Amino acid sequence: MLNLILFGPPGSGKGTQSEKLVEKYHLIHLSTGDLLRKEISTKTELGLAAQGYMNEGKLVPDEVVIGMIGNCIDANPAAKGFLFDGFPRTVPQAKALDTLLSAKSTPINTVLFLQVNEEELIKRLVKRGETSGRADDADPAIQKKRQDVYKEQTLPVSGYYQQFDKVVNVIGEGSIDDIFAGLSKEIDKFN
Ligand code: B4P
Repeated sequence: MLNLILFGPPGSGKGTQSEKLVEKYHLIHLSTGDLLRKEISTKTELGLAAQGYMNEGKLVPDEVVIGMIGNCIDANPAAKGFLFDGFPRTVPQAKALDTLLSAKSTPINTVLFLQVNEEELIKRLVKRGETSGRADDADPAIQKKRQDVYKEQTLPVSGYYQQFDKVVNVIGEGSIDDIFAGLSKEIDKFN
């Protein structure tokens, strides 16, 4: 199995690159952002609980996203591997993922960390806000909040995986195809 984490700040292009990676490597794409937005659009109890956090630029509670990911892993017993996009976003989520995967005797192979400077991130999110219809994109104050939450709660996740030597930095600026080539080069080392 090939299990990858695509890591980076909000707007670093995780969703954009994930679409291309799952097609090339035949992985199951697990995006907690997409899963949560689906729960919101179908007005499930989970979605209604998550909506307030997301609209304010905050993280949804760990137990909610961990449960969601656990269900998705269980629902795909024949998967060739998983691409985790936007998960884990906290150290407790990373530890929970280790537990879920060790039950399947299949570890995380590598954490691909997209490197994008803050000015470029804000520029991209402002542009996405013009078309996405996402409440968390529309307001510059909420975007700022998301970057702050990233630094406080999500950046430590890279330190967690660094202790196991699993983090690889990949250039996240430039053309989408060039970034994809950089990611593919790293992934091919595991194939
Ligand atoms: P996510 O849905 O994960 O999304 P994101 O961080 O906003 O964006 P991403 O990095 O995927 O960037 P994208 O490809 O779209 O999170 C949304 C919210 O959900 C969180 O704030 C949180 O509330 C909640 N949530 C999700 N997971 C959670 C978890 N595990 N725990 C708790 N809460 C959780 O790219 C951004 C823009 O840049 C796009 O418009 C794209 O077109 C553009 N772009 C991409 N690559 C580019 C390039 N090379 N050049 C120029 N533009 C580019």
